[in-house]
Order: sequence, then structure tokens, then C-alpha cells
Amino acid sequence: MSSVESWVEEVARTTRPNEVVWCDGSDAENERLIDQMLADGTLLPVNQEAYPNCYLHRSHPLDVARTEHLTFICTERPEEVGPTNNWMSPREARDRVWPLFDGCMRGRTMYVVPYIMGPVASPYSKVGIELTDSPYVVASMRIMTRMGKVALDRLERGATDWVPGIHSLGDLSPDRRFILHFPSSRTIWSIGSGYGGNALLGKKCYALRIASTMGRDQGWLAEHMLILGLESPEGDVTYIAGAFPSACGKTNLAMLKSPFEAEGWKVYTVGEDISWMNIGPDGRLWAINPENGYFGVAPGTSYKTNPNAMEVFRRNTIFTNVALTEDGRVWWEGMDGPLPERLTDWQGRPWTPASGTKAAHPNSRFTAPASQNPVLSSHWEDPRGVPLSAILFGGRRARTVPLVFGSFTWQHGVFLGATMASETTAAATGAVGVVRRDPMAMLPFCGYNMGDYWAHWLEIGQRASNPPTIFQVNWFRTDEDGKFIWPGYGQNMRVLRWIREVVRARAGSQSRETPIGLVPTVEAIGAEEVGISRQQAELLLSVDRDEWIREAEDQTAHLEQFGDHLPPEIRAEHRALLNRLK
Ligand code: OXD
Ligand code: MN
Repeated sequence: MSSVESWVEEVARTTRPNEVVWCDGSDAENERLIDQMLADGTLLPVNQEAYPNCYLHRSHPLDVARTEHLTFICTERPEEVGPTNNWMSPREARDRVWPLFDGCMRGRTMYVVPYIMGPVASPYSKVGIELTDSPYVVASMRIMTRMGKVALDRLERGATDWVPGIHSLGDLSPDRRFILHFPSSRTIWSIGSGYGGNALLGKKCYALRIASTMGRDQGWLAEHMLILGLESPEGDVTYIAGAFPSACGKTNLAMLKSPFEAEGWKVYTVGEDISWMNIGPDGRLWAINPENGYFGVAPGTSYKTNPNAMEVFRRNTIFTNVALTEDGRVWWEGMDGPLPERLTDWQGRPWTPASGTKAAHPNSRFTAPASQNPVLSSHWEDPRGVPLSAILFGGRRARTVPLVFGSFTWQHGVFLGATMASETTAAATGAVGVVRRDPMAMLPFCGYNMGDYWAHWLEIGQRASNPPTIFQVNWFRTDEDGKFIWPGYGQNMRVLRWIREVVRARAGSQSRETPIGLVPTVEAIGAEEVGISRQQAELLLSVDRDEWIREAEDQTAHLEQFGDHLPPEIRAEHRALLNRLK
């Protein structure tokens, strides 16, 4: 018996499902699952003429987002996970959490879901196996990963470092919900939630938390980043990765519809949430997208904000917690067109504009195959990945942070990532709109001590002879009236074009050096062409010394919490910033 088979048997002995089904990933298997879920109400059909092969899932109303406070990294010593992770000892996990798996699949089927994270032919891709009692998870994993026989084939060809993951819906109670990661055995246990980020174990649990520790041990990076290709009129493509916290527009930027398409400027998507980056033989960082689909935030997605996404989920898509129109089409806040007079809300209740509630849950989602993206990069499955010229760190900041600025060096760029902050969104449970430090947008996803993680970033920069240039961006700066100054979305192309000039060392006259980094001129981004007044444009690109001194002082406590694990280089960058400001 193979190691996979004996592990499956062992788990089944504890969870005691009625039946164990090995998934092959075939169409026939998927159809059977969909039929079964339609029959038992796990899925509802949406209008099949408008949205062929698309379905709606309504989750338990207390299970609608990632639950960071119930997410733990399990290591022998708390120091290994650092101050930004929840820690649990493996012994406590065994004593407190494992008993919840005892008999948890009684009366249910346990699906064995083998999957590959990354392009099938890439040496950088890796295998995982998820055991789950949720058919919704199986159907979603089939969209989000290369699932089934392809993964078993890879194991048969000798891949030994597969990641075992056990998932059960349990009783869906937040009181008995845990998402645990064991970096030493590269194992994942998740119980009590069916929500994507908690239950599709390939995504956040494997491709970020576990993979970040693999990257530390093996010399690569697993990051919460989109990857895009920017094509210029000259025909060259500049690859850019970008880390933004959840629900801050990664999907929109990765699929940006260029307002300058006629002139030859175009964006192609490689990935929209996760990037695995290895140093290539040429000393550059090469990125692959480990995912096969998009688990995108629905509200705010429209023809105006992201026309390409509107095409992606036209078919073969699972929607979660969106609203339905009277003729069975999906709907959410921010969609084009007039507000419908009557809807069925995300919990299945009748809704009218007078209801005073959101019709779609703010974290409602679409799960759609990447292959349906009209602007998918032709290199998205390139086994080598794509070579990065720039990395962006972005957040939601109403004040202080200009639209874009470039770092002076890799080390300075790592410092920018280490200190980045953002206002919280609905992607995780908890208060929305609070500024929190979210280093590299990895606060909920880094599987080890964040201080050691920065040291690893610094080391990658030492080993890569030609690393990408690091930038910080902020689409969300507001004016005195609290209105966004920058139109964002397609107009972000203007920022990407300036970045391309900088990485080609051609942006001299279009930039000015400030104490925080290199900022474009108003002309370089054509702020006035998008209807922003000169004064507003200057505010958008301004670096206010007093605000930045406050910002830098506020960074102190954040950095110092890492104690001995804070790399001296980061402390030196912090001091250098304060010196430049004063
Ligand atoms: C996501 C998230 O679902 O970051 O991608 O929460
Ligand atoms: Mn994400």
C-alpha cells in the first residue's frame, strides 16, 4: 500500500465516513457531484441561459470569511511563529483539536482530492492531497487547482513531498472551528468551516502558510501576490508582481483593461492572488501562479471596474453568497445597471432597496477557471514561470502614502514591505476600516516568524544578482472631503507605465527623489488628463514630512515586537528613513 493509501485509511478510521471516494477530476465525476448538490440544496441553479453551468452556494451565515483568530501555526516553540501568528503546540493540537475529528464524517462521504499547485509541467509545482467531507470543496478545488488523476500521476512518477490536508465541515460552529498548520510535517487540519479560505486547503493553507515555510527551507518565496504582464507598444512584456491585502483590488489590477489598448498598452494576467518565486539561472526572480482559478470578491465587480472578470464568470462558475435577481441572475452591490427592485439576498430572503441591508454578502465570491480569462497571459503555464522586473506593495491608506513610489535598493524595498499597512476589509471577520500593519500583505498567511521571513527576503535579494525593483502603491488616498482622489482601475495603467520606465532606468526626468523614495511627477502619470486638478494631483503625489515622521515613529513599535528576530538591516532602514525625514 502506498503512503497515500495508508494515510487515507488512517484518517478514515478516525473520521468514520460512510464511504471514501477517490476523485479523478473528470467531467463525469464533477457532473455527478453537481447533481447531488443540486438535489440536496447545497447548490442552487442560477439562470442557465445567461450563466451556463453556473451555480450558487449559500454558506452558513456564521461562516462567510476567513477566521484569523481560529487559525494557528503549530510548532514546538511559540518563538517559531512570532508575535503575528496564533501559536498552538502540537501536543495541544492533538489533545484539543484532533478529538473533534473523531467520527466527524459519520453519515458523510470522505473525498480524497489529489491536486497540483502550479502548472502541471513546472518543476516548481507541488502536490497536495485534501481529504474533505464537503462536495462544494471538491467542486471548488477542481476549479482552483489541477485536480485528480494528473496529481496522482505526478505522485506515481515519484513526487514524495506532498502536503496532507484534512478538512471537515464538522458542525460548522465557530466554537469548534480550527485551522491548523504543522510546518514540520507540512500537514494541515481544518474543521468547522466550509468557507473558501478556510476549506480549500490548496490556497491559503498550503500555497501560502505551508509553502512560505517550504520556501524558507528551500530558498524560494511563496507570496500573496498577483502576477501580470505589461505589454508595451514596442512589443516587450514587463512582468510585475503585486502584494495587496485581501479585497484591495489584486484581481482588478491583474485583469486590468487598458484605456491605451489602441496605442498598444495591454495587461495580461498570470495570477491574481498567489505567486511562488524562485531565483532563475539568470539571477532574476521567476514567478509561477500556483492556482488554476480565481476565488474573487464579487461586490464591486462590474463592467466599469473589471470587464474582464465579468467574462470570466460567465460559465462554469460557483458563486457563493451573492444575491439573485427575479430571473435567476447573480447580483451584488456595485454591479452595473439600476438597482433591482426585488432580489433574493445572500441568505435566501426577499430583498428590496428598502431592506436596509446588503443583498450580497460583502465577502461574496465567484470561483471561476483561469482559462476563461480573456486576458490570460500565454505564459501563465510556462514551466519556468515569468521573470519579474518589479514588485509592488500596496494597501488602502486614506492619508500619508502617495499613489506610487519606488525604493532605492532591494533592502529598502524589503523595509517598505515590512512596514506596509492597510485598512481592514470584509475578507476576514472583524472590524472593517481599521489601519493595521500587514507586512507584504502576508500578516494572515506567513507560516513562521515574520522577522525571520524578512531575513529570508533579504537573503533572496543577496542571492539574486538581478532582483526586481520594489515599489509601494496606494490607489486609495482621499481628499479633504474623504473622496478618493485617484480614479484607479484602468487608469492604474498610468502607474504601471511609469514603473516600466523606472525599471528600464529611463524615468529620470519623470521622477523626483523624496526622503521616502522615488515619486513620479504629475506629468509622468498624466494626472491632469484624467480630470484631477493640479492641486489634487500634487496632494496625491505629496510626501508630507510631518505625516511621514509620525508614520515612521508609528512603525517603531511594530518593528520592535520582533525583538531578536528583527533583521538589523530593517532597523537600519528605519533609522535611515527617520534621518532623511529629519
Ligand atoms: C482571498 C483572501 O480569499 O485573501 O484571496 O482572503
Ligand atoms: Mn488573497
